[in-house]
Amino acid sequence: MEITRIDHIGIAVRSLESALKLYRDAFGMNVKGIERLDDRHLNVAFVEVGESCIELLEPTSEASTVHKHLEKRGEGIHHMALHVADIDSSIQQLKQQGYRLLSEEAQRGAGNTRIVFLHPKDSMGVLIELVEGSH
Ligand code: CMX
Repeated sequence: MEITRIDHIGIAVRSLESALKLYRDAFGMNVKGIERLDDRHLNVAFVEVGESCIELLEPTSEASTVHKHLEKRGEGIHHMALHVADIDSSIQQLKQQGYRLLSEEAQRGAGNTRIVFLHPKDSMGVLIELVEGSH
């Protein structure tokens, strides 16, 4: 499996506006894009840090997994995303090694990406996302 970099760190926030005040206005970081992901009940903003990003995740409804995360754990780091060269072969390799994935196949992510999550119970309590493509 070819992992090329940390693609992004996902941070669960209650308010994207408040989070952007810190990351964009106080830190002066560049906002690459803001996107509404209706199928995941999320507003997400990607903020650039060198070749990686910070993804700010604001739930738009109680149906969002991020809403549940905020209720149980509060605001904070939600997941770490690793960039892979070939997500389909990465999925096959992980399945063969017995790791549980949260979807059978890669799903559409933000921007022009395909993504898959590993179950946090198989990855030392860290929710890990694999990402192919770019935001
Ligand atoms: N990081 C680490 N562990 C986590 C976690 C997280 N973000 N979210 C849940 N867990 C752990 C919980 O602590 C819990 O462990 P215990 O049983 O020991 O308490 C266990 O996983 C089950 O958690 P839960 O609160 O009962 O939540 P669910 O099982 O309903 O869902 C998960 C957990 C990871 C399967 C679900 O959040 C999911 O499918 N996530 C992937 C999709 C996602 O998060 N999308 C948002 C980002 C989208 C994007 O970036 O585009």
